[in-house]
Amino acid sequence: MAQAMLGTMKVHKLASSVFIGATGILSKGDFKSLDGTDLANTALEYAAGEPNNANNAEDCLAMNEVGALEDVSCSRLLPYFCRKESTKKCRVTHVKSLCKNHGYQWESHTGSCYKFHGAAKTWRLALATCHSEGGHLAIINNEIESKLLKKIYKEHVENIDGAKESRHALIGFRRWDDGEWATIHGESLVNAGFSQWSPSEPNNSGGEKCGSIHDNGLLNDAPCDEPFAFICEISP
Ligand code: MMA
Ligand code: CA
Repeated sequence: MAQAMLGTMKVHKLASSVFIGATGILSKGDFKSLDGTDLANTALEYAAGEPNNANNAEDCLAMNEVGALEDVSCSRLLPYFCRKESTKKCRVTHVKSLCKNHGYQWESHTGSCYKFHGAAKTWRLALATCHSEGGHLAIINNEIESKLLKKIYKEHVENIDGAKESRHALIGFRRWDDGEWATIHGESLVNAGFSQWSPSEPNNSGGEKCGSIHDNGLLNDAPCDEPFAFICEISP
């Protein structure tokens, strides 16, 4: 993988480092890959003097031109590579093993697996937590999925801990800077396939730009900086 990345960097003459899919956002200094692998136990090659957590502000990992790693600020603007498993069969196998490793529940009706996180977090940390497990904040694509999440909600409502309140849980959509509501993958709610707000929502109560699901399975706008339970999804 690193060899292929280095080759591409040379072809495209990238002068700087590139972000790789690992961060220590959730726990400082504990770098984890996006599928939840703890990098402490792997043979990583760091550049000399790295990781140095400069200014106590370096929670992301980047790879330099010779393939060595360094910790960098997550706010830097750097190039990055994406990777997607190529065949459907390969993706499904990969997903099922991730689901197993991280305690997700497989649902044949939607072909995804889900995890209800009762330990409350703010929307951004919820987003990072789902990523660290190889998933994403749940996205509702149809009514079947809305009903399914309502059921999962009911099963776990008693486990909610530290939430500002427990009648809704964060999921993967928000109001972006252009004022439009869209999923974390950039699709409008209508294009994603489900746009049914709970009665009298969105009400922007006290300023609400982040997406959540009410315990009735319908959409709500929620405050981004208050802790709530949240639902992650891993999909092929
Ligand atoms: C209520 C309601 C919502 C609001 C949340 C904030 C449970 O729902 O007023 O519109 O977003 O509270 O927690
Ligand atoms: Ca609301």
